[in-house]
Order: sequence, then C-alpha cells, then structure tokens
Amino acid sequence: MAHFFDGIEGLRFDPASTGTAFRHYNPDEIVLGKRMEDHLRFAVAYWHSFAWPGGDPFGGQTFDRPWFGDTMELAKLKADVAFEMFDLLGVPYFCWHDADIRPEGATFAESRRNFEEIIDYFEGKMEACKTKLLWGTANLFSHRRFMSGAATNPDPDIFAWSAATVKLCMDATHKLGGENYVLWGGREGYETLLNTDLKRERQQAGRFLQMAVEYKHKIGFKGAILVEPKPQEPSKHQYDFDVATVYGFLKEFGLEGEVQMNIEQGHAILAGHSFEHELALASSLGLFGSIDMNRNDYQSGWDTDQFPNNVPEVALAYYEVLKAGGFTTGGTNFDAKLRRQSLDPVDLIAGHAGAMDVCARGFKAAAAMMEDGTLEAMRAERYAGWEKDASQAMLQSDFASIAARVEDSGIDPQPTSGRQEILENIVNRFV
Ligand code: XUL
Ligand code: CO
Repeated sequence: MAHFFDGIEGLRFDPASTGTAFRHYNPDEIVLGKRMEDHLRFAVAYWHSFAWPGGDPFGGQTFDRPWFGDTMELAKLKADVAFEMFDLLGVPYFCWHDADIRPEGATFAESRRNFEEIIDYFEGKMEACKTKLLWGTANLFSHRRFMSGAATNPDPDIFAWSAATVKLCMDATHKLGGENYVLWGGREGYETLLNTDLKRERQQAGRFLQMAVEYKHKIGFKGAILVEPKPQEPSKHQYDFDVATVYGFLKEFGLEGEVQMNIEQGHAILAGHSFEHELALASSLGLFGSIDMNRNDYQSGWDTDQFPNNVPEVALAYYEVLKAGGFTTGGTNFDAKLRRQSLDPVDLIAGHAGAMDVCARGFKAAAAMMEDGTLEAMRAERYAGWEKDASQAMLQSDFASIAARVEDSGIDPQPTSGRQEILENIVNRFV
C-alpha cells in the first residue's frame, strides 16, 4: 500500500450522493443492449495524473508527490499509486508513454532496462486487478534531443533513436496485451520554413509510419495503430494537422486500411473544428479508432487538457461514436489534467469521477437520441431525393446529358428548410 489515497473510498454508483460517488456512471447499467462500462471503455492517462508536476509557462512544480524523482524505487511507488487509483475509480483501462513510467537512463540501453523492469512490474500488478492497457505510446517530444523532431529530424541519428524507442514501446504494448498503439507526432512539424525541408521531413514521417505498421505485423500485434492529429503546439505547423490532413498523408504513403485515428476533443478545437466534426469525418473515411476525451478552453487558444464537464458537447461526440458503431479496440482515454492549484489526492479522484459522470450523461443522451430516431429520420428525409433511381443514375452520367435533362424536364427546384433550430431543440430534449 502506498497510502497516498488513504481515507478515500472506492467509488460507488449512488445517484443520491452529494459527495464523491458516481451519480450517472453505473458500469453495469445496460444501454443499447450493452453494459455502460463496455461501451465507454474509460482509461486513465498516466502522464497527466502521475508524471505532470503542475507547471505552466510562468512557474514550475506545484504538486508535491512522494514518487517524484528519478529512481526505479520511485517509479515503482508511482506505479503502486497509479494502480491504487485505477482500483478506486474502477476504470477498465490505462495508457502510458515510456517517459511517464520509467526514469531516463544515461544511455539508450539503460533507459530500455528501466522501462522493461517497469513493464514487468505492471504485468504483475495487472494480474491482480481488472485494469488493462488501452494503449501505449512513445514520448518523442519532451527530451531536448527531439527539439527538431523525431522521425522528421534533420539528424538521421534522431530518426534511429525514435525508431528504436517506438519498437520498444510496441514490444511492451504487445506484451501487456494493449489494444492499440498510438503515435502522436508532437514535434513532427516545424517552426520556420527558413531552416526546414518540408518535403524531406514528410517523406521521413511517412516511412517511419510504414515501419511501425511493418513491425506490428512482424511481431503479430493484433491491436490497432492509431495516429492522433493535432494542428499546432508544440510545433507551429504540424504535419498531422487534423483528420483530413492525416487521411491525405495515409493515402500518400499507402497506409489507409492499416492506420486509424485517436481523436482528441482539444485538438479538434485547436484545428478550428468541433469534436463531432472530426469524429464524423474519421468515421466516414473508415478511420475511427479511439478518443482522447478532455475539454479545451475556448478563449485561450492553447491545449488546456481540462477534464470534460460539458454534457451537451459530450453527447454530440458520443452520438457520432455510436453512429460509427461504437468502440472496437478504442475507448475513452482521459487525456486531461488537474488545474495546477488542485493539489490534493481527492482532486485527482474528483477530476476523474466527474469526467466519468459527464461522459455517462452525454453517452446516455446520445443513446436516447439514437433510440428516438427523430434526428436520423429528419436527416434521411433531407436526402430522400438522392434515394431515387434517377438521382443515382445521374451520378453515372455526365454534365452534357444532365444539362439536356434540366432543360427538357423544366425542373424548377425550390429551397427547403434545413430545420436547424428544430433539430437543436430536439437535441435539447435529451441533454
Ligand atoms: C498531446 C497529447 C498527447 C497524446 C499522446 O497534446 O494529446 O498526450 O495523447 O502522446
Ligand atoms: Co492526446
């Protein structure tokens, strides 16, 4: 026992609670024929909850955690606390970067040994608890060696270091039975074109991703490879800007069908989209994989990674997840961190508990909208003209014959209402 959460009880479902309990998330409740836990597949992000010290651009560490430090002993204490929290929350999954879980060694080999020792330690812990690995990933952005990129670095040795790191993280994800492997290109972009060979860098990134896919098949990893788009921060211009950009990239490098997307609420906002837009687009392209659930500040313009607390927003996101057929290997990873003044163990629990409740409320609203069916019926009605044989035949014809038919038939198309307010009112009945 690490005693960090002493005095805090495991969370129960208690709709009448005014304290820290789930008032909406009931893992066993059946929604659309499936347990809520199996729909939502919640995961805790190791980096925000256990590795982040509470800094901002103007000040450093605010959190005082007994496991902060660079020794293996402290890394194991961190793991003890993490698994205690997974138990208290009853979450089915967690996610990590290599750098979150092990101290950096003096050489690559020493870092590898540290990492593998912690992975073994995790394996032991996972035998005794229900929490599984949703995904692993490599941190190829924090250390100064990655300041000019990982796969896209002008220095081939950094490409090599990055490839060796991803290999290690994929091996570990596979060993722990992880259900996905994520690549977020934190530094795969540039600050100024004056020192950047954009064409070369994108080629390097494409080959790197091909190698990750080749390695997945080589080791027999059955999980999904997911790319996480983000438009800027840390790099001014990132090559994986949004879902549409990543789709083009995957086509260019022959990776469609091999790679799906991990879509984050805050990244969608930074790209000038809504979360549901990114989800709907990924789904329409057959690329929907998993979500990083959080909330971005709409005014600040940077990635604030707050816990979600806006039910109507979350409902529209899960509506798209449900329309995509729900999660298969993916889940709801809380890529969210406390505010830096939230110092106490209970703040960590409350952040997650509240987020799980918000997701449960949003999800139930989304499920109710699906069951009600009015939204889908009205959408279908809007496109009903396209269901006619003549309309489909037109798509097989050409401009000249269409133009002839327009004159011959004397059609006189009249605008019809898009009904946005009525549709929004319908959504508001459920959220
Ligand atoms: C950064 C971010 C990462 C990825 C994993 O904005 O979202 O935490 O999710 O590297
Ligand atoms: Co993320």
